Amino acid sequence: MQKTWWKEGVVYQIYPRSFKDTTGNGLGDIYGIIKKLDYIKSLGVDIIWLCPVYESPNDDNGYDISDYKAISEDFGGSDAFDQLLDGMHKRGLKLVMDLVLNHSSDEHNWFKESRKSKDNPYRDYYFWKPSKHGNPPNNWTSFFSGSAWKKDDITDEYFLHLFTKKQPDLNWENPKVREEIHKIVDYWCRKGVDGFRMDVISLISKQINFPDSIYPNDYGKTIKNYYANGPKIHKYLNELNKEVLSKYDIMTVGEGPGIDLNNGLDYVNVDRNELNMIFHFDHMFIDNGPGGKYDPIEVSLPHFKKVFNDWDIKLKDKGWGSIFLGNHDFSRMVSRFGNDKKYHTESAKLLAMLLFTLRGTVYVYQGDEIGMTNVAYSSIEDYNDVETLNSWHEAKANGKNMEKYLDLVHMQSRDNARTPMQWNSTKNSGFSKGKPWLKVNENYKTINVETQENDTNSVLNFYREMIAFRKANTTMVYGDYKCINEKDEFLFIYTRSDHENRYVILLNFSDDIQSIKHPDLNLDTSTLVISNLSISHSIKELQPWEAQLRKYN
Ligand code: ISL
Repeated sequence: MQKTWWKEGVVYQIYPRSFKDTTGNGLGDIYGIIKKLDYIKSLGVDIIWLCPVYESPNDDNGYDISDYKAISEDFGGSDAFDQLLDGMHKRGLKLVMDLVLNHSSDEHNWFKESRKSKDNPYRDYYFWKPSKHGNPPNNWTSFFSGSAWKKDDITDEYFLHLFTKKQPDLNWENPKVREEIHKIVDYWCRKGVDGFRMDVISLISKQINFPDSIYPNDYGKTIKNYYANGPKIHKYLNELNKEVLSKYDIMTVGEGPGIDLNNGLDYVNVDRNELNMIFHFDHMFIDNGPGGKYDPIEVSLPHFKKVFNDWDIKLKDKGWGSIFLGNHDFSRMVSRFGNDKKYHTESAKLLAMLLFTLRGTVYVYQGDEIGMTNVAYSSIEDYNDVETLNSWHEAKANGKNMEKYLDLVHMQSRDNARTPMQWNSTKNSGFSKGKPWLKVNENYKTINVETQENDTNSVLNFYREMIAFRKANTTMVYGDYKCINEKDEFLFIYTRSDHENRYVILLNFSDDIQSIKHPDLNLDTSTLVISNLSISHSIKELQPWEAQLRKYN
C-alpha cells in the first residue's frame, strides 16, 4: 500500500458561515478562519476542508455557485482567500476546496444564457425537456422535496434540478461543459490549493433517457438506481484525472449519495486513476426509512459495525477510506451515535476514539471536537436550511401532524450541524458581535472551546490526545483492522495491527455496564494506552460509554 500525506493527515471541516464572524454582520467569514488558524493547528490536524466560499446567491448556502472563480464578498473576497491560503501554508496546513460540479446556480451566466432560447449556445449546458402530457418529463423528485423538474416560462420547457430549483444540473454529456470544468479545477490547482472535496460527484452522469423511477416511494432506491453511478461516471472522472488532477500533488474526495459496496471501489481504485477517496453514506443514512431521513428507523450497533467492517475489507487492497461521523448535512454525531445528555463527555470521547482508530483518512467536523450537540428550536421559523424547510412545507401540505414533525426536524435537520461555533460563554458564544444568521445553541455556556481549553479532561483535549497518538502511530493509519464482535449489540471491539504493533480498541455503546466476553482476546497481556474515563480500567467489563485503547505487550 502506498503511503501518502493525505492518508496520514487528519482533516478539519469548516462551514464558514458558522465558524467565526469578524465583521459583526452575523455571518462567519474567511478572516474569522484566519483568526482561528492557530487554534486549528493546535488540534494537530493537517488539512482543512472548506465548504463553498464562492460567489453564490446562497439558496443552499453556497452549494449553488454563480461564479466558480470568484470568492464571495460576504466571506471577504479574494484578498481574504489569498491570506487564508498563505496563512495555512505557513503553518503547514493544507487546503481542500469544496467543488460543486454537478450543478451550478441558476444565477450563473451559463444558466442565464441557457434559458434564453432553445438555440442559445449554452442551451446544452443543462438538461432541458418538454413536458410529458402536461406533466414534468418524468417522476423524479428532488433531494429537497417536490419534482426534480421546473418549467421555465421563457421556452416552455423543463430543466432538471436534483437539488433546489436554483441548482440546475449541469450536462456533463456536453464536451464544452467538461472543458469548462477542467479549466475551473485547473485554476484552483494553479492557485495552490491542495485538493478538492467534490460535491455529489456520484450524480454527474445522467441516464439521458430519463426513465421514470419504479420506486417512487423509496427514495434511497431511486437515488441508487436512477440518479447515481450513471453510465459515463467513470469516463468523466478518468478524464478529469488525466486532464487536470494527475498534474498536481493534491487529494480528492468525492461525495457520493448512491455509492455502495458494489461500486465504491471503482471510484478510488488506484489502478483506475479517478479519485483518492469517497464519502459513502452507508452509516450516515443508516436510520433512513423508505421515505428518507424524515421517515427514520431504529439503528442497531451490529448494522453500524457491519458498515465499517465491509468497507474496510472492500477498500483495503486497492482503495482508501474516509472516516467520518458527521458533517454539515447531518445531525451532530454525539446526539446521533452517542448520548448527548447523561454521558455527553464520555460518549463524545468514545466516538473520537472510534474515529481516530479506524483505517482511512479521518474527517472532523467543526464543533465535534468540543462535543457540540443538536439544537431544538421551538419554532420552524428559526430554521434556515432549505432541505428542512421544503420537507416541512411538503409534510404540511400532506396533512401530517406538524407537532410530531417538529420532533423529526429536531432530530434530523441539517441545521443541527450548522449552529454557530461555540467559542466561549460570552454573548452569541463568541461567534459574532451581531445577530447570528442562525441561532446559537443555548448550551454554549457549558459547551465551548474556552472552557474546554482550561480543562485537561475535556473532549477538546481528548481530541488532541487522540490525534497526536494517531500521528505518532502509523499502525492506526495503515494497520490491519479486524472487528472481533460484529454481532454484539452494545460493544464494538476491534484490533489494529501491523508487523510492529497490535492494539485492541474496546468501546461500550450503551448506558449500562457491559461484560467483555472474549477470553481469546487475552486482555491480560495488554496494557492500557488511552481511556476516556478516569476510573480503574477493568478488562472484564466496561462502564457506560467507556472506551479503552490497549496495546498488546
Ligand atoms: O443532506 C443530506 C441528508 O441530510 C444529503 O441527502 C445531501 O443532500 C447529499 O448528501 C448531498 O449533499 C451535498 O450536496 C447538496 C448540498 O446541499 C449539501 O450541503 C452537500 O453536502 C447539494 O449541493
